[in-house]
Amino acid sequence: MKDKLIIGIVCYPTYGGSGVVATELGIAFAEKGHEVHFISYDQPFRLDIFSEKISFHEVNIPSYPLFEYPPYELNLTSKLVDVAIHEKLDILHVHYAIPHASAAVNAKQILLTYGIDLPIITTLHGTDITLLGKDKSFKPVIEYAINSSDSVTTVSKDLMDVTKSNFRIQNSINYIPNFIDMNLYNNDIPNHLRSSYAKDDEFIITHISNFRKVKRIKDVINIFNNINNDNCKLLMIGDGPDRIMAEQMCRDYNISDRVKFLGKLKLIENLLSISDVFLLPSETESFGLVALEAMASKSVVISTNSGGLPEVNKDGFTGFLSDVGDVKKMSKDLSSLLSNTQLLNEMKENAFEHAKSFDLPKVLPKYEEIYFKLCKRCQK
Ligand code: GMT
Repeated sequence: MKDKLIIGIVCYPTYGGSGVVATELGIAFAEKGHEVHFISYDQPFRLDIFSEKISFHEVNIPSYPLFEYPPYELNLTSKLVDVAIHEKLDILHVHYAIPHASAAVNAKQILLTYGIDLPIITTLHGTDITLLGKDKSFKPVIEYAINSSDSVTTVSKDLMDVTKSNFRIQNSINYIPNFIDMNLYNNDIPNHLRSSYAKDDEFIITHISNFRKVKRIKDVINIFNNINNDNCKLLMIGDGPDRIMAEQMCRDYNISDRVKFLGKLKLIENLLSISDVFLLPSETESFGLVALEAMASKSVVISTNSGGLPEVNKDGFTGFLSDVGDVKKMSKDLSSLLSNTQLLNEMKENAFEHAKSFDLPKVLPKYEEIYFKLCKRCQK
Protein backbone atom coordinates (compact mmCIF):
# COMPACT_ATOMS: atom_id res chain seq x y z
CA MET A 1 0.00 0.00 0.00
CA LYS A 2 1.22 3.47 -0.93
CA ASP A 3 2.22 5.57 2.10
CA LYS A 4 3.68 8.60 0.31
CA LEU A 5 1.44 10.68 -1.86
CA ILE A 6 1.90 12.87 -4.91
CA ILE A 7 -0.10 15.98 -4.09
CA GLY A 8 -1.10 18.86 -6.36
CA ILE A 9 -1.86 22.17 -4.64
CA VAL A 10 -3.54 25.13 -6.33
CA CYS A 11 -3.57 28.50 -4.58
CA TYR A 12 -3.31 32.24 -5.02
CA PRO A 13 0.33 33.31 -4.95
CA THR A 14 -0.49 36.76 -3.59
CA TYR A 15 -0.29 38.27 -0.07
CA GLY A 16 -3.21 36.61 1.75
CA GLY A 17 -4.22 33.94 4.19
CA SER A 18 -5.41 31.29 1.72
CA GLY A 19 -2.04 31.30 -0.08
CA VAL A 20 -0.23 31.10 3.27
CA VAL A 21 -2.29 28.12 4.45
CA ALA A 22 -1.87 26.30 1.12
CA THR A 23 1.88 26.93 1.00
CA GLU A 24 2.56 25.93 4.58
CA LEU A 25 0.43 22.83 4.19
CA GLY A 26 2.44 21.85 1.10
CA ILE A 27 5.77 22.50 2.83
CA ALA A 28 4.66 20.44 5.85
CA PHE A 29 3.61 17.53 3.62
CA ALA A 30 6.91 17.69 1.75
CA GLU A 31 8.73 17.53 5.09
CA LYS A 32 6.78 14.35 5.83
CA GLY A 33 8.13 12.83 2.60
CA HIS A 34 5.18 13.39 0.26
CA GLU A 35 5.82 14.91 -3.19
CA VAL A 36 4.15 18.29 -3.60
CA HIS A 37 3.40 20.17 -6.83
CA PHE A 38 2.27 23.78 -6.50
CA ILE A 39 0.32 25.14 -9.45
CA SER A 40 -0.36 28.88 -9.75
CA TYR A 41 0.25 31.86 -12.02
CA ASP A 42 3.20 32.96 -9.88
CA GLN A 43 5.45 31.54 -7.19
CA PRO A 44 3.42 31.63 -3.92
CA PHE A 45 4.91 34.41 -1.78
CA ARG A 46 5.75 32.20 1.20
CA LEU A 47 7.23 29.43 -0.97
CA ASP A 48 10.80 30.48 -0.46
CA ILE A 49 12.44 27.20 0.49
CA PHE A 50 14.26 24.65 -1.61
CA SER A 51 13.21 21.04 -1.30
CA GLU A 52 13.59 18.11 -3.68
CA LYS A 53 10.05 17.16 -2.73
CA ILE A 54 8.56 20.48 -3.91
CA SER A 55 7.99 21.65 -7.50
CA PHE A 56 6.30 24.74 -8.79
CA HIS A 57 4.36 24.75 -12.09
CA GLU A 58 3.58 28.19 -13.45
CA VAL A 59 0.36 28.70 -15.39
CA ASN A 60 1.17 30.78 -18.46
CA ILE A 61 -1.52 32.91 -20.01
CA PRO A 62 -0.71 33.49 -23.69
CA SER A 63 -2.10 36.68 -25.16
CA TYR A 64 -4.21 36.48 -28.29
CA PRO A 65 -5.72 39.50 -30.07
CA LEU A 66 -9.23 38.06 -29.91
CA PHE A 67 -9.20 37.79 -26.11
CA GLU A 68 -10.29 40.97 -24.44
CA TYR A 69 -10.05 39.09 -21.12
CA PRO A 70 -7.32 36.45 -20.62
CA PRO A 71 -9.00 33.03 -20.13
CA TYR A 72 -6.93 32.16 -17.03
CA GLU A 73 -9.31 29.44 -15.87
CA LEU A 74 -8.85 27.52 -19.13
CA ASN A 75 -5.05 27.78 -18.98
CA LEU A 76 -5.18 26.62 -15.37
CA THR A 77 -7.44 23.69 -16.33
CA SER A 78 -5.05 22.58 -19.08
CA LYS A 79 -2.09 22.88 -16.72
CA LEU A 80 -3.89 20.78 -14.10
CA VAL A 81 -4.56 18.06 -16.67
CA ASP A 82 -0.93 18.15 -17.78
CA VAL A 83 0.54 18.05 -14.26
CA ALA A 84 -1.91 15.34 -13.16
CA ILE A 85 -0.94 13.07 -16.06
CA HIS A 86 2.81 13.64 -16.13
CA GLU A 87 3.48 13.94 -12.41
CA LYS A 88 1.00 11.13 -11.65
CA LEU A 89 -0.88 13.11 -9.00
CA ASP A 90 -2.76 11.09 -6.39
CA ILE A 91 -4.90 13.99 -5.29
CA LEU A 92 -5.46 17.66 -6.11
CA HIS A 93 -6.09 20.10 -3.27
CA VAL A 94 -7.45 23.46 -4.40
CA HIS A 95 -7.65 26.51 -2.16
CA TYR A 96 -10.41 29.05 -2.89
CA ALA A 97 -13.54 28.24 -4.88
CA ILE A 98 -13.02 30.35 -7.98
CA PRO A 99 -11.46 29.85 -10.33
CA HIS A 100 -9.48 27.08 -8.62
CA ALA A 101 -12.23 24.64 -7.67
CA SER A 102 -14.14 25.14 -10.89
CA ALA A 103 -10.96 24.65 -12.97
CA ALA A 104 -10.21 21.52 -10.94
CA VAL A 105 -13.62 19.94 -11.51
CA ASN A 106 -13.27 20.63 -15.26
CA ALA A 107 -9.80 19.09 -15.22
CA LYS A 108 -11.26 16.08 -13.42
CA GLN A 109 -13.83 15.58 -16.21
CA ILE A 110 -11.11 15.86 -18.87
CA LEU A 111 -8.88 13.42 -17.01
CA LEU A 112 -11.69 10.84 -16.94
CA THR A 113 -11.44 10.72 -20.73
CA TYR A 114 -7.82 9.57 -20.20
CA GLY A 115 -8.99 6.92 -17.74
CA ILE A 116 -7.72 8.90 -14.72
CA ASP A 117 -10.01 9.57 -11.76
CA LEU A 118 -8.30 12.37 -9.82
CA PRO A 119 -9.84 13.16 -6.42
CA ILE A 120 -10.41 16.90 -5.80
CA ILE A 121 -10.34 18.45 -2.34
CA THR A 122 -11.63 22.01 -2.17
CA THR A 123 -10.86 24.24 0.81
CA LEU A 124 -13.09 27.28 1.11
CA HIS A 125 -11.34 30.24 2.70
CA GLY A 126 -13.89 33.00 3.17
CA THR A 127 -14.38 35.72 0.62
CA ASP A 128 -15.03 33.04 -2.04
CA ILE A 129 -18.24 32.37 -0.05
CA THR A 130 -18.97 35.51 1.96
CA LEU A 131 -18.35 38.11 -0.79
CA LEU A 132 -18.10 36.44 -4.21
CA GLY A 133 -20.53 33.71 -3.20
CA LYS A 134 -23.26 36.30 -2.79
CA ASP A 135 -22.69 37.62 -6.31
CA LYS A 136 -25.23 36.08 -8.69
CA SER A 137 -22.71 36.16 -11.52
CA PHE A 138 -20.55 33.59 -9.70
CA LYS A 139 -23.02 31.66 -7.58
CA PRO A 140 -23.97 28.75 -9.92
CA VAL A 141 -20.31 28.08 -10.70
CA ILE A 142 -19.27 28.10 -7.05
CA GLU A 143 -22.18 25.84 -6.12
CA TYR A 144 -21.34 23.39 -8.91
CA ALA A 145 -17.65 23.37 -8.00
CA ILE A 146 -18.44 22.66 -4.34
CA ASN A 147 -20.91 19.90 -5.17
CA SER A 148 -18.57 18.30 -7.71
CA SER A 149 -15.53 18.18 -5.40
CA ASP A 150 -14.75 14.84 -3.78
CA SER A 151 -14.21 16.53 -0.45
CA VAL A 152 -14.90 20.05 0.81
CA THR A 153 -13.39 21.70 3.86
CA THR A 154 -13.92 25.08 5.49
CA VAL A 155 -11.45 26.88 7.75
CA SER A 156 -14.03 27.72 10.43
CA LYS A 157 -17.35 26.45 11.75
CA ASP A 158 -18.88 29.78 10.88
CA LEU A 159 -17.77 29.47 7.25
CA MET A 160 -19.31 26.00 7.11
CA ASP A 161 -22.67 27.40 8.34
CA VAL A 162 -22.51 30.33 5.90
CA THR A 163 -21.68 27.98 3.01
CA LYS A 164 -24.59 25.72 3.87
CA SER A 165 -27.02 28.59 4.16
CA ASN A 166 -25.87 30.44 1.00
CA PHE A 167 -25.74 27.45 -1.37
CA ARG A 168 -27.67 24.26 -2.10
CA ILE A 169 -24.97 21.94 -0.80
CA GLN A 170 -25.29 18.23 -1.61
CA ASN A 171 -21.85 17.31 -0.28
CA SER A 172 -20.76 16.89 3.30
CA ILE A 173 -18.39 19.60 4.48
CA ASN A 174 -15.53 19.04 6.92
CA TYR A 175 -14.34 21.79 9.21
CA ILE A 176 -10.54 21.91 9.49
CA PRO A 177 -9.25 25.02 11.25
CA ASN A 178 -6.29 27.01 9.98
CA PHE A 179 -3.01 26.34 11.73
CA ILE A 180 0.37 27.78 12.54
CA ASP A 181 3.75 26.22 13.05
CA MET A 182 4.49 27.11 16.67
CA ASN A 183 8.19 26.33 16.04
CA LEU A 184 8.39 29.57 14.08
CA TYR A 185 7.29 31.56 17.12
CA ASN A 186 10.05 31.30 19.66
CA ASN A 187 9.18 34.72 21.04
CA ASP A 188 12.78 35.81 21.56
CA ILE A 189 12.34 39.47 20.87
CA PRO A 190 15.24 40.79 18.81
CA ASN A 191 16.23 43.89 20.82
CA HIS A 192 17.48 45.86 17.85
CA LEU A 193 14.17 45.32 16.06
CA ARG A 194 12.06 46.69 18.89
CA SER A 195 14.32 49.66 19.39
CA SER A 196 14.18 50.56 15.70
CA TYR A 197 10.44 51.18 15.98
CA ALA A 198 9.80 52.23 19.57
CA LYS A 199 11.47 53.41 22.74
CA ASP A 200 11.82 50.90 25.60
CA ASP A 201 8.78 52.19 27.45
CA GLU A 202 6.54 52.48 24.38
CA PHE A 203 3.89 49.97 23.31
CA ILE A 204 3.75 48.59 19.78
CA ILE A 205 0.36 48.13 18.13
CA THR A 206 0.24 46.29 14.79
CA HIS A 207 -2.11 45.63 11.91
CA ILE A 208 -1.46 43.31 8.95
CA SER A 209 -3.71 42.93 5.93
CA ASN A 210 -4.22 43.48 2.23
CA PHE A 211 -5.77 46.90 3.02
CA ARG A 212 -9.01 46.03 1.22
CA LYS A 213 -12.39 47.51 2.13
CA VAL A 214 -13.32 44.40 4.14
CA LYS A 215 -10.41 45.12 6.55
CA ARG A 216 -11.85 48.51 7.62
CA ILE A 217 -8.45 50.22 7.68
CA LYS A 218 -10.19 53.47 8.62
CA ASP A 219 -11.22 51.86 11.92
CA VAL A 220 -7.61 50.83 12.61
CA ILE A 221 -6.43 54.44 12.31
CA ASN A 222 -9.40 55.80 14.26
CA ILE A 223 -8.91 53.34 17.12
CA PHE A 224 -5.24 54.31 17.38
CA ASN A 225 -6.02 58.02 17.14
CA ASN A 226 -8.81 57.82 19.76
CA ILE A 227 -6.74 56.40 22.59
CA ASN A 228 -5.46 58.92 24.99
CA ASN A 229 -1.94 57.55 25.07
CA ASP A 230 1.01 58.98 23.14
CA ASN A 231 3.24 56.26 24.47
CA CYS A 232 2.68 53.87 21.59
CA LYS A 233 3.47 53.27 17.93
CA LEU A 234 1.33 51.71 15.22
CA LEU A 235 2.96 49.46 12.60
CA MET A 236 0.85 48.98 9.47
CA ILE A 237 2.06 45.95 7.50
CA GLY A 238 0.77 45.05 4.03
CA ASP A 239 -0.51 47.10 1.16
CA GLY A 240 -3.62 47.55 -0.92
CA PRO A 241 -6.32 49.92 -2.14
CA ASP A 242 -6.97 51.72 1.18
CA ARG A 243 -3.36 52.50 2.09
CA ILE A 244 -3.35 55.99 0.56
CA MET A 245 -6.51 56.90 2.46
CA ALA A 246 -5.00 55.60 5.70
CA GLU A 247 -1.78 57.58 5.18
CA GLN A 248 -3.82 60.72 4.54
CA MET A 249 -5.86 60.13 7.71
CA CYS A 250 -2.60 59.96 9.72
CA ARG A 251 -1.47 63.28 8.22
CA ASP A 252 -4.85 64.87 8.98
CA TYR A 253 -4.76 63.60 12.58
CA ASN A 254 -1.14 64.68 12.90
CA ILE A 255 -0.02 61.21 14.01
CA SER A 256 2.24 60.31 11.07
CA ASP A 257 5.30 60.32 13.32
CA ARG A 258 3.75 57.50 15.38
CA VAL A 259 2.38 55.39 12.52
CA LYS A 260 4.75 53.49 10.21
CA PHE A 261 3.55 51.93 6.96
CA LEU A 262 5.95 49.09 6.25
CA GLY A 263 4.44 47.58 3.08
CA LYS A 264 4.24 43.89 2.24
CA LEU A 265 6.68 41.95 4.41
CA LYS A 266 7.24 38.21 4.11
CA LEU A 267 8.67 37.28 7.49
CA ILE A 268 6.05 38.69 9.78
CA GLU A 269 6.97 36.48 12.76
CA ASN A 270 9.84 38.81 13.65
CA LEU A 271 7.71 41.92 13.57
CA LEU A 272 4.84 40.29 15.42
CA SER A 273 7.26 39.29 18.16
CA ILE A 274 7.65 42.97 19.06
CA SER A 275 3.91 43.65 18.96
CA ASP A 276 1.89 44.17 22.16
CA VAL A 277 -1.58 44.48 20.67
CA PHE A 278 -2.88 43.48 17.25
CA LEU A 279 -5.88 45.26 15.67
CA LEU A 280 -8.26 43.46 13.29
CA PRO A 281 -11.55 45.39 12.96
CA SER A 282 -12.65 43.51 9.79
CA GLU A 283 -16.14 43.65 8.35
CA THR A 284 -15.93 39.88 7.97
CA GLU A 285 -13.19 37.33 8.51
CA SER A 286 -13.81 33.63 7.97
CA PHE A 287 -10.99 32.76 10.35
CA GLY A 288 -8.44 35.55 10.73
CA LEU A 289 -5.18 33.63 10.30
CA VAL A 290 -3.22 36.78 10.96
CA ALA A 291 -4.89 37.12 14.39
CA LEU A 292 -3.71 33.61 15.20
CA GLU A 293 -0.17 34.47 14.03
CA ALA A 294 -0.30 37.51 16.32
CA MET A 295 -1.47 35.39 19.25
CA ALA A 296 1.35 32.90 18.67
CA SER A 297 3.66 35.92 18.96
CA LYS A 298 2.13 36.83 22.34
CA SER A 299 0.13 39.73 21.02
CA VAL A 300 -3.30 40.54 22.46
CA VAL A 301 -5.95 40.78 19.72
CA ILE A 302 -8.62 43.46 19.48
CA SER A 303 -10.98 42.35 16.72
CA THR A 304 -14.55 42.33 15.61
CA ASN A 305 -16.83 39.41 16.40
CA SER A 306 -17.68 38.73 12.77
CA GLY A 307 -17.39 35.40 10.95
CA GLY A 308 -14.99 32.91 12.51
CA LEU A 309 -13.08 35.43 14.63
CA PRO A 310 -14.73 34.34 17.91
CA GLU A 311 -13.42 30.82 17.21
CA VAL A 312 -9.87 32.20 17.28
CA ASN A 313 -9.91 35.25 19.57
CA LYS A 314 -11.52 34.49 22.93
CA ASP A 315 -13.26 37.55 24.32
CA GLY A 316 -11.75 38.76 27.61
CA PHE A 317 -9.11 36.00 27.54
CA THR A 318 -6.87 36.30 24.47
CA GLY A 319 -8.20 39.72 23.50
CA PHE A 320 -11.46 41.58 23.03
CA LEU A 321 -14.31 41.26 20.54
CA SER A 322 -16.62 44.06 19.37
CA ASP A 323 -19.40 44.54 16.86
CA VAL A 324 -18.26 45.63 13.41
CA GLY A 325 -17.74 49.41 13.38
CA ASP A 326 -17.82 49.83 17.17
CA VAL A 327 -14.65 51.93 17.12
CA LYS A 328 -15.56 53.46 20.48
CA LYS A 329 -15.46 50.10 22.28
CA MET A 330 -12.33 48.94 20.46
CA SER A 331 -10.57 52.20 21.45
CA LYS A 332 -11.71 51.74 25.04
CA ASP A 333 -10.42 48.15 25.09
CA LEU A 334 -7.07 49.26 23.71
CA SER A 335 -6.79 52.08 26.26
CA SER A 336 -7.58 49.77 29.15
CA LEU A 337 -4.95 47.26 28.02
CA LEU A 338 -2.25 49.90 27.69
CA SER A 339 -3.01 51.33 31.11
CA ASN A 340 -2.92 47.96 32.86
CA THR A 341 0.37 46.16 32.21
CA GLN A 342 -0.59 43.22 34.40
CA LEU A 343 -3.74 42.60 32.36
CA LEU A 344 -1.80 43.06 29.11
CA ASN A 345 0.83 40.52 30.14
CA GLU A 346 -1.74 38.02 31.37
CA MET A 347 -3.66 38.23 28.12
CA LYS A 348 -0.44 37.89 26.10
CA GLU A 349 0.26 34.58 27.84
CA ASN A 350 -3.37 33.46 27.30
CA ALA A 351 -3.09 34.31 23.61
CA PHE A 352 0.10 32.27 23.29
CA GLU A 353 -1.39 29.28 25.14
CA HIS A 354 -4.59 29.36 23.07
CA ALA A 355 -2.60 29.61 19.82
CA LYS A 356 -1.01 26.24 20.68
CA SER A 357 -4.36 24.53 20.09
CA PHE A 358 -3.95 25.41 16.38
CA ASP A 359 -0.42 24.04 16.12
CA LEU A 360 0.46 22.34 12.81
CA PRO A 361 0.86 18.77 14.19
CA LYS A 362 -2.72 18.93 15.49
CA VAL A 363 -4.20 19.97 12.13
CA LEU A 364 -2.03 18.26 9.49
CA PRO A 365 -3.37 14.71 10.21
CA LYS A 366 -6.92 15.93 9.51
CA TYR A 367 -5.99 16.78 5.91
CA GLU A 368 -3.79 13.70 5.60
CA GLU A 369 -6.71 11.47 6.63
CA ILE A 370 -8.86 12.93 3.83
CA TYR A 371 -6.03 12.57 1.30
CA PHE A 372 -5.49 8.89 2.07
CA LYS A 373 -9.21 8.17 2.10
CA LEU A 374 -9.61 9.63 -1.37
CA CYS A 375 -6.36 8.43 -2.98
CA LYS A 376 -7.27 5.64 -5.40
CA ARG A 377 -3.79 4.11 -5.57
CA CYS A 378 -3.64 3.94 -1.76
CA GLN A 379 -6.56 1.53 -1.64
CA LYS A 380 -4.89 -1.13 -3.76
O1 GMT B 1 -8.89 38.56 3.29
C1 GMT B 1 -7.75 38.12 3.29
O2 GMT B 1 -6.92 38.40 4.14
C2 GMT B 1 -7.34 37.21 2.19
C3 GMT B 1 -8.16 35.96 2.20
C4 GMT B 1 -7.56 34.95 1.25
O3 GMT B 1 -8.34 34.37 0.53
O4 GMT B 1 -6.36 34.73 1.24
O5 GMT B 1 -8.24 35.46 3.53
C5 GMT B 1 -9.26 34.52 3.81
O6 GMT B 1 -8.62 33.26 4.06
C6 GMT B 1 -7.78 33.24 5.23
C7 GMT B 1 -7.12 31.87 5.31
O7 GMT B 1 -8.07 30.85 5.46
C8 GMT B 1 -8.61 33.56 6.47
O8 GMT B 1 -7.80 33.53 7.62
C9 GMT B 1 -9.21 34.97 6.30
O9 GMT B 1 -10.04 35.23 7.42
C10 GMT B 1 -10.05 35.00 5.03
N1 GMT B 1 -10.50 36.40 4.80
C11 GMT B 1 -11.77 36.76 4.91
O10 GMT B 1 -12.67 36.00 5.22
C12 GMT B 1 -12.04 38.21 4.67
